Amino acid sequence: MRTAVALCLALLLLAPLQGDLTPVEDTLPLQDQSSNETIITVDSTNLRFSPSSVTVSEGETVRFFWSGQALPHNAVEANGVFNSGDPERNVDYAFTFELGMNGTYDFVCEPHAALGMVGQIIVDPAPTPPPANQSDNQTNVSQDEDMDTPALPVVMALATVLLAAAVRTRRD
Ligand SMILES: [Cu+2]
Repeated sequence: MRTAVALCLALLLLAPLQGDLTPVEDTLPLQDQSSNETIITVDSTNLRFSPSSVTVSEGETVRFFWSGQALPHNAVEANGVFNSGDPERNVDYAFTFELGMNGTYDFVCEPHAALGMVGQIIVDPAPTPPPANQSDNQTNVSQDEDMDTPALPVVMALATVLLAAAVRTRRD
């Protein structure tokens, strides 16, 4: 009987510890680099690009996208780096800033530039990519170590409790 009681107590002690350790696996760093497209649309109420100023990194794409506008618009870079073409009511034009294109790019909507329909894109140098695979492996290894370290004393304690209970049962 005492062995069973000791076992139950040991399991009760063990259960919350396991509960605390499990969430460690859920704290992996999120690496969401799938969405690197910045959309610039048109504020048709006051003839503005929205947003009129964006900051992106090299390798990222700016997409000029609007549809069903009352007036036709376009987006033309001051030095012709990009040009969405003739002013249109429906525009879906994307431009990707390649490596080495960091800088500041001013653009206008040609029909409405005088009305202040202008914008600016700031392109930052590409961030140096981290060695993704290596850091993942290191993270996993350290997590395994973290989980092994507290588990061993728990097993030792459980064995000690069971041993003591067995000894007492024999004495009785
Ligand atoms: Cu316009």
